[in-house]
Amino acid sequence: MEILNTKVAIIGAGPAGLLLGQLLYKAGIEHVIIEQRSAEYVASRIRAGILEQVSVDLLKQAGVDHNLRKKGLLHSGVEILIQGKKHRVNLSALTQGKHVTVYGQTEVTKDLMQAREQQQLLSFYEAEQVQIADFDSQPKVNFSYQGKAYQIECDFIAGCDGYHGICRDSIPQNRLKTFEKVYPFGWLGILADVPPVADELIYVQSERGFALCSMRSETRSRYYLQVPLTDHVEDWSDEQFWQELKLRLDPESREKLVTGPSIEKSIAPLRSFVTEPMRFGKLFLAGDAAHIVPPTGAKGLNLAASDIAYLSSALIEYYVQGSEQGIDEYSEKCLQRVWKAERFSWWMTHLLHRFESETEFEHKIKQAELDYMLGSQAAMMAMAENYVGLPYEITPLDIAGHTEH
Ligand code: RFL
Ligand code: PHB
Repeated sequence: MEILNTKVAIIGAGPAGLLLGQLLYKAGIEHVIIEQRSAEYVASRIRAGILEQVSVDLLKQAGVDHNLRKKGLLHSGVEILIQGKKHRVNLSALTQGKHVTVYGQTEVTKDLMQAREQQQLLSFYEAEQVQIADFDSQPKVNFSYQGKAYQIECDFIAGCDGYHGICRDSIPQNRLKTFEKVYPFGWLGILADVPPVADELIYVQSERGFALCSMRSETRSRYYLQVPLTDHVEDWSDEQFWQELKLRLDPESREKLVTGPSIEKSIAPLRSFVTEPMRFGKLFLAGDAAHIVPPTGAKGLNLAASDIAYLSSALIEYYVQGSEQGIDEYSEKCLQRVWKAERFSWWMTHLLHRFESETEFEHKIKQAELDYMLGSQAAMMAMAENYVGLPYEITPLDIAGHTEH
């Protein structure tokens, strides 16, 4: 067995793990990434598309915003289509000039992977039988790579291995509490090289269920449909997808919609999930390993980024200033932001989707809430403030202060 030593062992090369690696590199903190999938697989996963300003700032801080600045699309508003009528939420006007950036998670991942390769940082892709141990004393990560056994001895382990990872499962049941809500539907997503139906995203509430018109660029569109969990992706031809989407849109959008062959098609289940706490001795959970939100509020990737803002700052504080304060506060600070994003995502999901179990009374109440929101400046401000992203307690500038050497 080969034994390696490092300061931080990062499990998982999703956006959380890669971003942490990049920020630690910038601060001169030695680390290793261990990922079970191949680099090609990681770089081709299609997932989220919307970045909050604070996430963009963090990527800038990490020095990986070159392509983002060139190709990211700034959006100052979103449309909500309710029962056939479109309403624009002017995000910028309601949040004193803030906006969101349309830039795919796939691109964020590729940018981070490319930076890592250029910096020749150590990553083990296609690692097998990854296991963690002794995270209350002298943490270790065991795995095999290309048929050889490895052990990494480290100061800390960052569990960035997503919802299905091993880090959360390695924690004794009596040391954590989980909170979960599973929704009775999924999102069927399609990616196609056709121009988007509109300049801004359209969130659609209709009698036939929720739909979302999103995009990746001016020539690549991403559309979603609410579907029953019993549906299989093979049962949906491209033609059926476009037909159903048209039925959920307003006449103008229906007319404008450009259809084409799908490049990717998949069904994602919707779930709200939180693990408390997010730190166990010298093991930290971050991103999807600790929490899941339904995609309706576009918060999954952004929450992973904010966890990493707190974690990188805490580790930098520990190594540069010798202070454990950031480490001690990590879980509490993350969870405050996590629960607010959980609430917002749950609320948007609840308001815009069709629930089979809903009574006529509940349906009316929901319509009244939407009606109220669209007519109230205060309610619209609350929606916009959450959508563009709540501020962090630490700003990326704090990290900048530590990373000048
Ligand atoms: P990730 O991206 O899941 O990355 C975790 C990484 O850990 C690896 N891994 C392991 N590595 C080593 N050993 C093990 N035992 C391991 N087990 C797993 C995995 O291979 C992977 O590379 O988590 P991270 O970094 O926390 O990032 C979070 C975001 O990816 C996530 O929040 C969003 O993508 C959620 N999400 C969406 N969010 C949105 O805001 N909008 C969306 O449209 C949207 N679509 C999605 C999504 C998540 C999905 N998942 C997780 C199934 C669509 C899907 C299908
Ligand atoms: C996406 O483009 O994939 C996307 C956008 C907004 C969401 C969810 C997903 O709320």
